[in-house]
Amino acid sequence: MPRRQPRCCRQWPGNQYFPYPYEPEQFVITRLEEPGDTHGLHWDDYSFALVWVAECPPTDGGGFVEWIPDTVWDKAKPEVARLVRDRVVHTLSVSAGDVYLMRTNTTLHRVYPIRHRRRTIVNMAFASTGD
Ligand SMILES: O=C(O)CCC(=O)C(=O)O
Ligand SMILES: [Fe+2]
Repeated sequence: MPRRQPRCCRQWPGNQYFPYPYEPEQFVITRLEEPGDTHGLHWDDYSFALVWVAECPPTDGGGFVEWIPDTVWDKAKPEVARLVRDRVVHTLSVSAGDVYLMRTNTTLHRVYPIRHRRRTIVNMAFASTGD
């Protein structure tokens, strides 16, 4: 089946932004509900994620975001442990009702394991011209 040409949804100097090219992952709902549940360190395949937080434990219950900006996903040799050792790991506490935007293809990120309660988010992902 021929691929549908993506419609540009936003223009910014030098770049255009598109809905995530892989339709089943344009909107992803993720729930962490058992102690120790996490979303491990990773980069996303495309440029941006707009994450809507529906439920989240208080910060001492985990569920905050850890991130290392300006990192390159070398798929052959990701060297995640070296980046965590050598770089500053930033943290972002989030609560129910928060929304955050992340440059997810050049930011190594994860969700710190939850200790109790439940964490639910909706991730809307977008691609840019560079993708
Ligand atoms: O749950 C979050 O805050 C981040 C989600 C995420 O990184 C992802 O869905 O790729
Ligand atoms: Fe992600």
